[in-house]
Amino acid sequence: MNKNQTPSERVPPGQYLVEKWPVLSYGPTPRFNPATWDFRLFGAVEQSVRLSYQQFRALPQTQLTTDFHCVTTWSRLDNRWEGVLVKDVLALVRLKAEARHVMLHCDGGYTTNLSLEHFLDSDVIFAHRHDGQDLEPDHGWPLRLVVPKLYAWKSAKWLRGVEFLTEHKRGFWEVRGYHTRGNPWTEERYSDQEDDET
Ligand SMILES: Nc1nc2c(c(=O)[nH]1)N[C@H]1C(S)=C(S)[C@@H](COP(=O)(O)O)O[C@H]1N2
Ligand SMILES: [Mo]
Repeated sequence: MNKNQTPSERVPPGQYLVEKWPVLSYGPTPRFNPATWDFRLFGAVEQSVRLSYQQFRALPQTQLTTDFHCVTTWSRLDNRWEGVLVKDVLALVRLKAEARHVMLHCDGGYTTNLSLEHFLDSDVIFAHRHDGQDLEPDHGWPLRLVVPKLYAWKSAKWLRGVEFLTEHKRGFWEVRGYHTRGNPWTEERYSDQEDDET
């Protein structure tokens, strides 16, 4: 969000502010093993890529500060994320021209979908640190995506792969009644609010 905006202009409708950072997970926190962890870019790409944990950690590091809005109505402002920008990950693959969407795949089986356009936004980051500390296991250690402009169920924890799709598909919450786009500013909470453009 724009730095000149006052906090109330930064809080989407129907949201309240929290200072502490709640944990919202469906299912247990997976155990992390650096020896077996990998990260895959696959689907509508010229050639799939698989990175080890060391290789992922060697990618260029960036910091940015963004807001976080959960559809259960809490928002947390000014989260300082450290990690890898989407452009620095995408430099590793060549997307096919037909790629339009992405599916994020997590340890434990959670998935969530995004349009390629939202994924490519310059404020989307593959984060491993938050407010100066490594992510807690419950918050997604060793790697989560953060998509500040959409409801936080799109900010996949324990991320292991990005699949590029030529057609729209729905992830875990999106098949269970949540909106396929999830813009908090227009309260796109539930799938029965979807229009033709989604
Ligand atoms: N893998 C995975 N990612 C996930 C979830 C989950 O259950 N599993 N929950 C989502 C939801 S609903 C929200 S609000 C945010 C919460 O992130 P936090 O627990 O770090 O606050 O993570 C999202 N990412
Ligand atoms: Mo959420």
